[in-house]
Amino acid sequence: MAQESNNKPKMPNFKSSSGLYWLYGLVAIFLVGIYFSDDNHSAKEIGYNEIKYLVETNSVSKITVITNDKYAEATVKEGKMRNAFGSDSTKYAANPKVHVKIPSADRFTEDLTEWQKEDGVEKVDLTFTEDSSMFEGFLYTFGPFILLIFFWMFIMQRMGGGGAGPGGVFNVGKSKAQLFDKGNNPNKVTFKDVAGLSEAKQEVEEIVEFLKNPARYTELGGKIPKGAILVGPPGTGKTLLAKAVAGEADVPFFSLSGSDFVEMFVGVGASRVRDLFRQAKEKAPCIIFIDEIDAIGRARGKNASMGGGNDERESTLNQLLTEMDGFGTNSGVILLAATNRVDILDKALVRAGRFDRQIHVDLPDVHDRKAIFNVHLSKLKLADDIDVDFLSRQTPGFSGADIANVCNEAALIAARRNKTRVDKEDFLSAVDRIIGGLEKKNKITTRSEKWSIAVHEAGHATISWMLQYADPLVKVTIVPRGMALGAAWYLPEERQLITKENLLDKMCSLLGGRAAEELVLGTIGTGAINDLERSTKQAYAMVAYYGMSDKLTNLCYYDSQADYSFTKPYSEETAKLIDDEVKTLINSQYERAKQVLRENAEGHRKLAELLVEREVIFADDLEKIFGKRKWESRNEELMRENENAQAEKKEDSSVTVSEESQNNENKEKEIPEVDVEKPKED
Ligand code: NHX
Ligand code: ZN
Repeated sequence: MAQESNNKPKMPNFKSSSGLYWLYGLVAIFLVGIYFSDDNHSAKEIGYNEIKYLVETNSVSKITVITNDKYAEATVKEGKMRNAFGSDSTKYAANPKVHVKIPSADRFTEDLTEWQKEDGVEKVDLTFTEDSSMFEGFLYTFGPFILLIFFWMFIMQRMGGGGAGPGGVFNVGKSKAQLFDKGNNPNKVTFKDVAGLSEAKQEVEEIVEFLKNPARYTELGGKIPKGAILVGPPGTGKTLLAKAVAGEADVPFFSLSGSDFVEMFVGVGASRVRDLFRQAKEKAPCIIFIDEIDAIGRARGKNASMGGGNDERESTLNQLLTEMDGFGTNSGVILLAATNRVDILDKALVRAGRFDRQIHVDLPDVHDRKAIFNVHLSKLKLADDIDVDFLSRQTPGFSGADIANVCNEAALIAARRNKTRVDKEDFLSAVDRIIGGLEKKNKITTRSEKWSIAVHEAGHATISWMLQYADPLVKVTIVPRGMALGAAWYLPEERQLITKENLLDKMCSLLGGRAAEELVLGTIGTGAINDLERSTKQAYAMVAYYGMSDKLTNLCYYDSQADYSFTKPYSEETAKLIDDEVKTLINSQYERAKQVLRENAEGHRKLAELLVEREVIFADDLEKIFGKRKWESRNEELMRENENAQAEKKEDSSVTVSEESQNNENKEKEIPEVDVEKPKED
């Protein structure tokens, strides 16, 4: 993506030195090469007497005198290696050379002639050379420094430039924002591409409207907001929403992440903020989008106990606060930010006049999920048995990103199974995989282990079938998956309000596995660790946060403002009381679970046996054993209410609307209605 021209350095070429990388490489290779090719390091140093001896024994074939370094290099004959190197002969075999210090070139020549006068001594080939290592000597002296300098430049460049475009030592203070202008937005996202999020979308659309048509708002005396902050769990589409703003706004759009301000140099963050706002004001009207703003926006002065806080981050934040105050309301710069932790942001940042608006982006509900599924499914080759409503009902708690993952995973699974189209089964496998992890069919288990697992899982299943507020069961398996040897799968209900009864029933069915082990097997195993962890956490939350225990009624020790606090907001006595209440709570639910299992021992045993036999059983099988569940699930309740509402509407419309238009309008809608009704008739 194009970098804004402002960002390009106006300094000489020196610093945009990404083109100089080859030079660094060359220098390095050169030095290393010289080091290794140099004979100095492999030739043997010998004394003056030794060279005399070598010459007299005809052991050298050639001598080179390096005149200005005052040494001579002699090449030893192959057959005479022992004379020169003794037992080290093999070590020097590849480079049979010796070095000897000489008083001077003249003196050495004289001596050599003297030695060769004797009988039987052959003439040695003698050459003279100027110092060959003049340059080498230079490199040995200055090479390390040169290397260091290049290394330093390299590091500086990396720090300044980052991945995006030209940078360097002189560029650290420049903002790293990416600019999307009218022309340069290759993968443009529009509001149409954003499924679900209808309320958030409306809010954000209004921001675009402010920029396109400010007069409409200012004429009535209204002020244009300075900023909006998108808040919501990960994967819900905050960044996508911001991208859609960029796509729709028709104004320049600066995009950067909170961590882009952070650098190891002091003061850089603040100067980047200044630079960003300077650029933005030049381009106004425009939008600045800061993703993950909690990286800089975290409340100041906290963490004081952990070493005085982070001055650099705080000065960056201060600069941001100042800049947001600084630009006038109508200067046409609107700030968008995204975070999933609005509670830890500095209060000064989220006050009116800075980020005036908080736009909450929630996890999608069943309708939103349907819309999201439709977006992603349109890219897949689907079999006819895909029912989007069913899929969206099967994926409570999934974010937009999760759904995208499900669709992709389903396509991959279908491909692995050599299918030409992705069908419902592939989607269910994908959902299971994403929730539970990889299926491990080949894990070796003995018959008795299988029985124990089946007893445990049947325990969960029995309890949740028998308790009114437990989540409805989908299936029970003893096929290992992820870390678990078996599991009871529920369809979590998307309740808006969760009551104490809900929580207690869920806790009871969580403990049902362990209870069944104790009752049926007579012993308990370590496998229930995950069940116990979850139920204990839940019990702790009920006592300390929701004020649901008998002795600590209506007391909440949760601190939504606390940022990693190490001090507990209650006394030692209360701590003890909380612990006691948690114990009582868990134990009473455990006893209750055992009681339910005793009452349904027969059914539980049948269930476990069926589980060993079939490995996977579904809700209908439980129905066959225990009879129909006495309570309808929230989903069933919702569907019934929907049907009633639609039936009422129909009655109304049949009175008022003429037959013709009724035919046209209701044709499409009538078909799914039959689908919904069918299971009810059974
Ligand atoms: C082990 N795993 O660690 C074996 C391999 C009691 C029949 N020796 O409660 O599988 O014992 O209802 C997330 C999810 C640890 C984290 C499951 C961490 C399971 C699962 C231990 C069934 N189903 N336990 C269960 C189980 C085990 C474990 C987990 C986790 C068992 C139980 C795991
Ligand atoms: Zn369990």
